[in-house]
Amino acid sequence: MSGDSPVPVSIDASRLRIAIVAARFNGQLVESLLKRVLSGLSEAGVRDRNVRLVRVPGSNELPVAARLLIDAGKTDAVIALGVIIRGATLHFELIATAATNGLMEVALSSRIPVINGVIVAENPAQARARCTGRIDRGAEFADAAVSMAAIRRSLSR
Ligand code: DLZ
Repeated sequence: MSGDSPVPVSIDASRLRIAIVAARFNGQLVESLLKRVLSGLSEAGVRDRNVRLVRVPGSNELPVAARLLIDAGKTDAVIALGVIIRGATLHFELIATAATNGLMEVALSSRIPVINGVIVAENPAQARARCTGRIDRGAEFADAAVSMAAIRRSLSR
């Protein structure tokens, strides 16, 4: 990920319904990311009652849970949260690729925006900087979800 981040836009988010699926792997980091996402959604005007949260074992499970949430209905956008940290084996790359491709496939096939909130880091320090440190990816994921949910509302028939 680059150091850039988009300038937030002003949107009436009071009626938007956002679903969040969060991985339990690297749980403390994901929970910090989740807190930042929830605070970003609240600051944007999304109501607590319009936010639905489910947890899955790991990032590999994010795409199917995103699809299940969408199929359950009443979702304008999904945010998928996970933290993948490079280990000694190839597993890291396989999970990161599967999660990224799977989330995009769910978004395109369902035509509901799915925000890829999976932090893929070379080491724990990189992951901490993005989940608990000065790089607030959680706020960016919340902002992306609100923007895309509003676009979906305005353009879908
Ligand atoms: C197995 C595994 C490994 C090695 N690393 C991570 C990780 O860094 N981040 C993450 O979210 N999940 C990891 N997992 C778990 C897988 O995502 C998945 O839960 C299991 O392979 C079961 O399908």
